[in-house]
Amino acid sequence: MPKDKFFKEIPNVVHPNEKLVSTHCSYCGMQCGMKLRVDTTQNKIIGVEPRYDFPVNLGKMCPKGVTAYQQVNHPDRIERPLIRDDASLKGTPDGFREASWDEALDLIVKRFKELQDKYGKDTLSVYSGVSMTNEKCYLTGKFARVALQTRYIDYNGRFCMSSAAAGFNRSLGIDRGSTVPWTDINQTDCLFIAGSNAAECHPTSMFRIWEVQNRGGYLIVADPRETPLARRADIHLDLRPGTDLALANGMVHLLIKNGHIDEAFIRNHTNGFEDTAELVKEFTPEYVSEITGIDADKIIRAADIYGRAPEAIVMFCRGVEQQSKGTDNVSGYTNMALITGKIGRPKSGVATFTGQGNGQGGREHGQKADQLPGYRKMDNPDHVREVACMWGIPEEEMPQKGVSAYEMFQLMIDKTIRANYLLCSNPTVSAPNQHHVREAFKSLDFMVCCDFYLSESAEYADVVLPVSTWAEDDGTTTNLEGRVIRHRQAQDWYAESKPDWWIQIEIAKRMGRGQYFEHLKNPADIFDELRRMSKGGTADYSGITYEKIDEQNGVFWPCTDENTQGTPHLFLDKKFYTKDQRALICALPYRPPAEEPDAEYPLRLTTGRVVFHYLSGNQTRRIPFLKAMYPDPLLEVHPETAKQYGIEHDEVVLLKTRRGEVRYKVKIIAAIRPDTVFVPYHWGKEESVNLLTNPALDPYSRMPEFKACAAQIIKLEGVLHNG
Ligand SMILES: Nc1nc2c(c(=O)[nH]1)N[C@H]1C(S)=C(S)[C@@H](COP(=O)(O)OP(=O)(O)OC[C@H]3O[C@@H](n4cnc5c(=O)[nH]c(N)nc54)[C@H](O)[C@@H]3O)O[C@H]1N2
Ligand SMILES: Nc1nc2c(c(=O)[nH]1)N[C@H]1C(S)=C(S)[C@@H](COP(=O)(O)OP(=O)(O)OC[C@H]3O[C@@H](n4cnc5c(=O)[nH]c(N)nc54)[C@H](O)[C@@H]3O)O[C@H]1N2
Ligand code: SF4
Ligand SMILES: [Mo]
Repeated sequence: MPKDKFFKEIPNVVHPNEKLVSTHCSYCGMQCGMKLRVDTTQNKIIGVEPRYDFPVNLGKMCPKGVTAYQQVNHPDRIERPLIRDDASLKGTPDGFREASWDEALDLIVKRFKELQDKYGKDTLSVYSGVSMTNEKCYLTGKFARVALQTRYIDYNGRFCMSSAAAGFNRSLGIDRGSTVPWTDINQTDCLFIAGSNAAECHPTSMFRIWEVQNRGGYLIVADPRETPLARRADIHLDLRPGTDLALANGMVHLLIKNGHIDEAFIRNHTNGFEDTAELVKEFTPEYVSEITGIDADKIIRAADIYGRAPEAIVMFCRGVEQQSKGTDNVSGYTNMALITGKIGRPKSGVATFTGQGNGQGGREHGQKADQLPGYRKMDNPDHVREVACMWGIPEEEMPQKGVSAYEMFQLMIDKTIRANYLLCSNPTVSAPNQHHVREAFKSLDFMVCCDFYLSESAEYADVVLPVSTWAEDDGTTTNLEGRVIRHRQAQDWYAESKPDWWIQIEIAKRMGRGQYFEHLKNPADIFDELRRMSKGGTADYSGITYEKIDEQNGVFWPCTDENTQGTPHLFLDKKFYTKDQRALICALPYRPPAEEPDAEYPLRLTTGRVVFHYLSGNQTRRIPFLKAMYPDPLLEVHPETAKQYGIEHDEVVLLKTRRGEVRYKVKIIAAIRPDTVFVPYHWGKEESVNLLTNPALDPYSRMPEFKACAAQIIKLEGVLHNG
C-alpha cells in the first residue's frame, strides 16, 4: 500500500546513547505525531522531537505536547500499590501504605467477592476513560461484563463525545467524528465552526483553518467568547450560551429561503426535509437574534456565505454538545450540510473536534453502559447473542445495560452500587455538581483507583493501583478523523507500575474468570481479538492490522477486510448508515437551557479550557512550564459587567450558583459577552468550577449541561486583592 502523500522523512540529529521512538502525543484527539527521545543507557525517556511524517500535524505541536514526555519519569509517579487501612481518612491524600501487587490484588478480589455474595453481581461498577488505547478500552468493557459480571460500566466520554455520538447516529447512522480526513479542511471554501476554541484546544488544526482564509475562503465562528479563532473569523456569531439550536434552525431557515438547497440530494438521500422546513419557518433572523443575542445582519451574511460556498465543512465542539440539548444541537448543525448536499464528497461534510486522545476509538469498543464491541447495542438481542458467543459465555450471563456516568453516582449514594473500579478518569474534578459526586465516592464500601499520579479521585480510594503511562505501552488509538494509529512503548514500565490490561487480566484470573482472558498476553493479542469482535459491527476494524497502520500512516475505519485501504471519506456513494441508507434531516423545536438567568442569578456561567492545561489537570498541573503559565483558575468577566459589580482585575470574588459557591480571581477581558462569565475547569477541591455546574442531562446522550447555568458574582468586602 502506498505511503500517505504527505509522507516525508526528515532526518534527526540522534545523540550517542539515544534512540528516537515514533509515536503520538497523549493528550487531545489530534494525536499529533511525535518522536520520544530515549536515553538507552538508562532506558529513560528524556525529551521529544517533532515528526513531520504524520499528515495531521505535519511536525506542529502545542505547549502540552512538547512537555508531555515530562509526565513519564515525574517524581509524583506512584511506584507501587497503595492500600488504605483507615477508612476515616477517605477523601484525603493521607493514610495510604505501600503494598505488594499480590496483597493489593488479593484484597480487591476478596472485597469484590464479599460484596457480590451479599448484594448481587451488579453491586460492582467500573468507571473508565479514553486516554487509553483501543486495546485497553476494549478490554475494560470485557473486564466489566465477563470478569466482574456487572452491568454498571460507563466512562468519561459521557461528558465529552456522547452528544456528538447520539446526534451523528441519529442524523447519519454512524458515529465517526469527521466525515472527511483533516487534510480536506484546508482545501474547503467555507468553515462554519460552532462552540470550539480550536486555537487552544486543537491548536495544530489552526494552520489548516487559516489556509482556508488565505486562499480566499471564509471562516464563520459561533461562540459567546471572542476566542483567538473567533477573532480571526470573517463573521463572529457571538451567541448567548445555550442558544445554538435557535441559530442552527435560523441558518436552515435562510438556506431554504435563499434557495441554497440541493433538491436532488434531499429527494434521493434524506428523510425529514418537509417537517424541518415547516418547523424552521418561524426562525427568521429577527426571531433568532432575539433568542441568541446575535445581530440579525450577521446571521443573514453567515447563511449567505455558507449557502454560496461550493464546498463547506460544518464543525463543532463541546460548546454546542455539552448542553442539555447537545444531541439536538449536533443534529441541528448537521441539517445545514444535509439540506445543501454539502456532505458525502471531498472537502465538504461535518466534523466534531474529538476531545480526548482516544475519544473516538474509546467509544466504539464497548465501555459504554449500553454498548458492546464493534459499536453493537445492548438493546439488540442479535448483537448480545453475537458478542456472548464470541466471548464464549452463555447468553444469559451477559449483563443488562447499565446507566450513564453521572447516574452511577446516584446509585452509589442509594447503595445500589457499593464498589467502584475507577481507571483513567478523575471525576471528583470533572463531573458536574461535585458535592453530590464526592458524597457518592465517600458512600462506597470499597473503591479502587488506577492512575499514575495520586489524583483528587484516588484520594477516595481504598486501593490505588499504579499504572504505566501511554509512553510505556504499545497499542492503537483512533484520532479525531477516525484514523487508527500506533503508539509505541518507549521505555519499560516505570517502577512497579503495570499497564491497565495486565491488571485487569490478573483480577479476572483471581475472580475465577481467567479462562476468558488468559490467551491475551500483550496489546497485539488484544487488538487481534478486538478486530475480530468488531467484524460486521458499524465500527468495523476487522481489516486493520498493526502492519497496515505502519504502511499507510494510519487506517480509517470502517475497514472491513485486509485487502481494502479503509475509508478516509464517508458516504462517497451517498449511502448513509441508517436502515434505509438515507440521512435524517431533523425537525428540532427550540428549548432554552435547563436553567435560565433570573433576578437572583442574572449571569450565564460557561466553562471550558485553556491551552496550558488538560481536563482535570491531574497530568498538566504537575508540569512546571504549564503550571507557571497558568497557575490558578481565573473568572473571565466583561469590563462592563465588572464595572456594574464594582470589581477589578485580580480581585477575588465569590461566584455562586444554585449548587454552590467558589472564590475566584477575576480576569477582566473584553472578549466575552457582558451577560456571560467563563471559568476553566482544570482545578479540583475548593477551586473546582464543577461545584457550580448544572447536572441537567440531555435526554438522549445523558450529557450534563457544562456550558450554561445561571450564576451571580458576590463582591467580597475586605478581601485583599491578589487573594
Ligand atoms: N488545551 C486543552 N486542549 C484540549 C483539552 C484540554 O483540556 N485542554 N481537552 C480536550 C478535550 S477532552 C475536549 S472535549 C476538547 C474541547 O474543546 P473545545 O470544545 O474547543 O473547548 P471548551 O473550552 O470546552 O469549549 C469550547 C468553546 O465553547 C464555547 N461555548 C460555551 N458555551 C457555548 C454555547 O452555548 N454555544 C457555543 N456555540 N459555544 C459555546 C466556549 O466559549 C469555548 O470557547 O479539547 C481537547 N483539547
Ligand atoms: N465544567 C466542566 N467539566 C467538564 C468539562 C467541561 O468542559 N466543563 N469537560 C468534560 C470533558 S469533555 C471531559 S473529556 C472530562 C474529562 O474528565 P476526566 O476523565 O476526569 O479527565 P482526565 O484529567 O483525563 O482524567 C484522567 C485520569 O486518568 C489518568 N490517566 C491517564 N492515562 C491513563 C491510563 O492510561 N490509565 C489509567 N488508569 N489512568 C490514566 C490521569 O492521570 C487522570 O488522573 O471532563 C468533563 N468535565
Ligand atoms: S494539539 Fe493535541 S495532540 Fe497535538 S501536541 Fe497539542 S495536545 Fe498533543
Ligand atoms: Mo472531552
